[in-house]
Amino acid sequence: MKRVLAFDFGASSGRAILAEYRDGDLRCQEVHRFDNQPRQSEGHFRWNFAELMANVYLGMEKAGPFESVGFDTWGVDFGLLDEGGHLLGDPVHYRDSRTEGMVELARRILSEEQLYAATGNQIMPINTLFQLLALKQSQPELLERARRLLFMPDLFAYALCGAEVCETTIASTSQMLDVRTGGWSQPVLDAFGIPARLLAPRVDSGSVVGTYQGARVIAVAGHDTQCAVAAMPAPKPGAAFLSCGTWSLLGCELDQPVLTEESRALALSNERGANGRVNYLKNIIGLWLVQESRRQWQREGKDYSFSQLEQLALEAPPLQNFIDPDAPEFTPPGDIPGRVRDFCRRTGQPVPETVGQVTRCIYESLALKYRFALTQLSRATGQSFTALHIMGGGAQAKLLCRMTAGCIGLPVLAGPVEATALGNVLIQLVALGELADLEEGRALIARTQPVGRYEPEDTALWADAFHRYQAILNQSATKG
Ligand code: LFR
Repeated sequence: MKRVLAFDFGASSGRAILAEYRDGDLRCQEVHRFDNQPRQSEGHFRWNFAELMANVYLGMEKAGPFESVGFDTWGVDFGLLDEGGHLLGDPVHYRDSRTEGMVELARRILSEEQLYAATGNQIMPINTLFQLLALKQSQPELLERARRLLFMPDLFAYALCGAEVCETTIASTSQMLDVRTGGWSQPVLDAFGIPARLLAPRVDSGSVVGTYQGARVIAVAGHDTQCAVAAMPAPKPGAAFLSCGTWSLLGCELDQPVLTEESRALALSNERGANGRVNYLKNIIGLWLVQESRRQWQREGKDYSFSQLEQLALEAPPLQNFIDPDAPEFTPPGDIPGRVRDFCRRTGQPVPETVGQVTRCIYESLALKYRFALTQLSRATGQSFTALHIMGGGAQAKLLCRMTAGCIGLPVLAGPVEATALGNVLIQLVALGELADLEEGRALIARTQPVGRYEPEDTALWADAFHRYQAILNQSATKG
């Protein structure tokens, strides 16, 4: 039997998942869960690295003996090390306001067309490149003192075993990687004056990078989304995926990136997958809107569980008002319900008042945005899709899965809920030689994990709503 330990750092908590694999049987259990709330310190919104590492040690202790360990986190964030290998301050969280105005500044250095052609990444202010640009503006001395930049999953691995590496999937969220070659984009580094010394040697997903007390430290797919995609349960041809958690990443796997001007204008991203393929996807703000609304209602003294919110949404009248989930005002933390109302007011729609109405508006708008993204992906790739795999926490949001199936007019296959941790585990099992490759891993997931199925319903109603939705997107004049 092989025991492997996966650490997954999500928007509100981090988790240690222990997997036991024997003769085609896979069992996972969460052995430790801990807070991963960013906090305000020294003028920025930051990760709490020392506390997280204390929880990594605790998680390993609770797990008992294990063969290997791997870390995944969301994309784009990083820490800087000084000459002595010490962190130069806690890593800054991408929701910090330091990147405001940086895309505009970057445009004066390289056009969006050039940047997209070089990296294939959807241009988003949170991307590492724009965070580095912000740092150059406000604290150039920090960048001068920095010897190394390590992306978050690599930083956790470094803290355990001292390896300074840069795993490819996490690097491909940076807007600095050439998606065609998988190497750094020299023209981008040169144009923005990013010193090459900062960038650690790149390694592929599944590389053993060191050891910790006899266990192997494996650079899995450091990017959580790519772990989730790695765990897609045996996808059939024509399948699209939706990694649905705090963010919604909707896309498909391709052998080659799409770097056309149309693709840039549609704000579609090419990211590297754990299996070396390209994940061509749209980054949609996702369940963050519901999570942050729930926090706002808590601040107002109203505490609802997610299933209560879903029930209230079900009771509200359908298809009344829509938002563009990706309008810029929805990214920062705060009063999301208030901003949803403002959006509806500004676009001349009925204003959702109650908790149920706001939640319904968010869920429906997400389903509509998924259809919008799928249409764009079809257009840019010439592919038509046959089913959508929803993976991650969103797979247990029944209302959202049902709405999405109806809205896109295709079956939704929901699960696994723990796709990210499972992908992390699979990549370790491949690295240990227990599985031949990720395809075998995906077959294992299909065999051992529950996957629900939703058939499309009310498709004519949704088609009509989509029509209205597109007009609202045009009116709100947000991109993508
Ligand atoms: C999802 C995710 C997305 C990335 C966003 C920010 O957790 O990793 O793929 O765009 O977080 O890093």
